[in-house]
Amino acid sequence: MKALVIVDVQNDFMPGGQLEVPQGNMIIPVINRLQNKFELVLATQDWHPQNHKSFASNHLNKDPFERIILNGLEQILWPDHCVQGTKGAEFHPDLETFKIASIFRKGMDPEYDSYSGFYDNGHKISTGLAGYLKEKGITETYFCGLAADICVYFTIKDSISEGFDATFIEDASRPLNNAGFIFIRKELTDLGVRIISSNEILKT
Ligand code: VGL
Ligand code: ZN
Repeated sequence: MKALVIVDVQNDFMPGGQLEVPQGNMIIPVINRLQNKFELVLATQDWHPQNHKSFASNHLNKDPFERIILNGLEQILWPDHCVQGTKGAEFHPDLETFKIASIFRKGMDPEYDSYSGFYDNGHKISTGLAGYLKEKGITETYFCGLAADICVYFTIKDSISEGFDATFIEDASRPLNNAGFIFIRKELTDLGVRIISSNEILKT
């Protein structure tokens, strides 16, 4: 059984949003076409309280994109984004959501950031996604969404370590930093992740 996991297709990650991913909106029609090809469609949502420690605004004299140590882990400080209940935290209005069976929210503890849809960055808090997929009989996981080099990347790595087959649908995702993405692609491939284009799914 195959599941599609749509990672963080939220307004704040779109052009014009608080933490914009270049061309982030271009993946939406691709994701909408893909959804019918899967037995199970899930989504994740970055879902921070306003006092979240990943926001530069919650530290004295810190600017977005500076790095600090937070609870023993290196943390990039971000502009405020995906604050619970705000427009920026909502899915992009063009994303079709009627096939989405469950939404896994993350980054809710103000002390810990959570790039992966499975666990927080320190692997202390589980969202329950791994157990959910296992109970649903899913063996193959497919990933798309934003940002390819942050939340999608960490979600895929956790999927592999949880024992699932993992496929990254490259044209249904965009990175925050295009230049660094070649290294991430290589790392994922070395871990056994399949990297494909949506056409390979849509033609079947
Ligand atoms: C993300 C940075 C901070 C993402 C979330 O969804 O890729 N990036 N929070
Ligand atoms: Zn975040």
